[in-house]
Amino acid sequence: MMIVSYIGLGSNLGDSRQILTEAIQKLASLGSVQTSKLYQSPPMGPQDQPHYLNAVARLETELSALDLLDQLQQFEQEAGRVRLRRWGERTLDLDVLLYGNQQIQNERLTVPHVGILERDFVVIPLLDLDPNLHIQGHRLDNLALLQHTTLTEVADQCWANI
Ligand code: A4P
Ligand code: MG
Repeated sequence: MMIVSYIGLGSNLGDSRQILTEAIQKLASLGSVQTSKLYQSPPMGPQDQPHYLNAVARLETELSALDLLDQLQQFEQEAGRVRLRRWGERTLDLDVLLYGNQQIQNERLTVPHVGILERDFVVIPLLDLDPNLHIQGHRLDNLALLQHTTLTEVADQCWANI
């Protein structure tokens, strides 16, 4: 069955723009992909780390949620992902933000992603892809965090050339 999933992308080590572009091209091998604009975002968590590039991809896929997670983790490994510290720097982070309208809770996967409604670097790119999106009964375009965002737009929705 075809499911619409939203994937959060983040990078703050290496050539982040190139890493995210390659990640989008890999996601396109899993199904039909659309991208948000590309944003720069100050780090959430430890402040002694570089700014992030963040974006969100909308993916239509036949993969189950766990098969999708397996693929995302493989793409993270291929980008040279090393686990350093919680909320710390990384070459590539791929998070399953939403998987259809399903709620998933198991040892490998919590969907919707924890903190999805509190992070401007997730909410604003989601709105690029669907201005009418609702999550857990909240309209995204009503959230207070939109009043004091710290995001900077780096490129329009064509940034990944797909
Ligand atoms: N996992 C559970 N649910 C999910 C899900 N929905 N999607 C499990 C993906 N993975 C999920 O992930 C650890 C485990 O979470 C996985 O093995 C998977 O089974 P991880 O990516 O290795 O851990 P992490 O990313 O270091 O930890 P965490 O808490 O997920 O970090 P976050 O919340 O992703 O935050 N600042 C800015 N400006 N922009 C950012 O993108 N990102 C982070 C990381 C910190 N600060 C940031 C940003
Ligand atoms: Mg993650």
